[in-house]
Amino acid sequence: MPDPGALRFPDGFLWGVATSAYQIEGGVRQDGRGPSIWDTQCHHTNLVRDGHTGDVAVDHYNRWADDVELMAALGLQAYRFSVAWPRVQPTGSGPANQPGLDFYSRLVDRLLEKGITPALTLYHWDLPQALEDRGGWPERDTAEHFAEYAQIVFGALHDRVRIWATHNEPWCSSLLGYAEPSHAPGHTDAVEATRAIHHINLSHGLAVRAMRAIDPRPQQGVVINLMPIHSVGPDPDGAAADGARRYDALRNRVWTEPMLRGRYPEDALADLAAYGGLPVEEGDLEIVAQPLDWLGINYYTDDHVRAEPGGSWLATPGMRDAVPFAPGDEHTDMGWPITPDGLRALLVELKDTYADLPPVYITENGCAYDDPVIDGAVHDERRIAYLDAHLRAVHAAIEEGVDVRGYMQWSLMDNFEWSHGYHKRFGIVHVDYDTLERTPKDSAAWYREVIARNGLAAR
Ligand code: IFM
Repeated sequence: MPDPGALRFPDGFLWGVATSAYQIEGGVRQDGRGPSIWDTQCHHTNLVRDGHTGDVAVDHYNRWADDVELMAALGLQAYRFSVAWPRVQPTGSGPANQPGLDFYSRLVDRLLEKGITPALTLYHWDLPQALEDRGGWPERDTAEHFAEYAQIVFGALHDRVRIWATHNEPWCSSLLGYAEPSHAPGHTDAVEATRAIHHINLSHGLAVRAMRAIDPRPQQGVVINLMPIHSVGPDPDGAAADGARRYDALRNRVWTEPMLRGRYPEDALADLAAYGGLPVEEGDLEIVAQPLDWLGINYYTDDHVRAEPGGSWLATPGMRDAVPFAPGDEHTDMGWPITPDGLRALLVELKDTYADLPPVYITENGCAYDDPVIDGAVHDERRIAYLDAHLRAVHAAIEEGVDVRGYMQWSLMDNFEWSHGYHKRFGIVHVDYDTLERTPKDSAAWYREVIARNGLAAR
């Protein structure tokens, strides 16, 4: 039967979900794991809502086998997860902690047994505290340590894991972590943030190079949370437009330009000069610009900037007289406007900007809504509507010629949402935080159908 309005994705399109270690694993003291900067942020600051911690999270470290069963029951084809560096190297350097590596090895084996493709991210923000104590990402050494860690994990899993990412959302690990306190390590120092930007870029290139030297076959990529930025409202002096450009430079182009073109944007260089400048040494940019097999894009919303004399945003050094804000009436529980066409436009712009753009995966997309369990069910229609709209946007981008190979919904289950603690629920599976019981939401059943038909039914 023809189904007008139905959309089919290209054959072989990979459908999955994404999670990250600190947000789901718990087990922070099991099997020799060392402390990370997020343990410190949770336990030794008041920067996480209600003092929540990832100590238990959703106990995936102990319930991983059941969670893989759940993924299989949902018909998932791929699972994007991150490895906790402090499980593998408890102090961030030195020999591998074998029990930590074994955890991921067992997980990968079980995923493969179930026909689920593992997609591994090496760094989703949980820097070993010992490395932060030695200066963290503002120090060049941390980039070298990251490459060593990458080699250890790659050495153990390259025979079974085909899709590798170095970093998740480097903007958060650098600018949010070091210039704005809501993310670990909770500093407010734009000089540190500036140095962290370059060392994270460098660590990406060093790691890709080192892993390829071991085995060139696995697909190497990186995950960036690119965010289209628009200036809005009265802007007689052009402050908002200028703010949007500067924000775009530090939010988006400071990653895409060095990684894809081997250079930093002139406007970012100019703004960051006020903070000591990027600590680029000879040869660094060639290292950063390793050819990539794929690019991961995390997309939740567009951002907007309006003029505000005297206003500035700490996480964006250099931006003055302008501030980001969230226009519109339709927001998710994060307060983020719902802007699905922004994803289509972003993908098309990337294709038009980078002639040799590698194939793209949408590595995260999703929304926080707090819908209750009623009689064993969770009716999360708003999530279904959000995901449907964003998948239509991805499909439109594919029709406009963007090579998108897969989509990973964020997130498999409700989990620890960083400075918001457990207050924001992104899962297609509900978690009861008292019992840790998992209850698939209506969106999980809907997503299973999407995967089964490799597309969307008519709306
Ligand atoms: O939960 C986060 C994830 O860790 C990184 N990307 C955005 C998600 C939702 O805020």
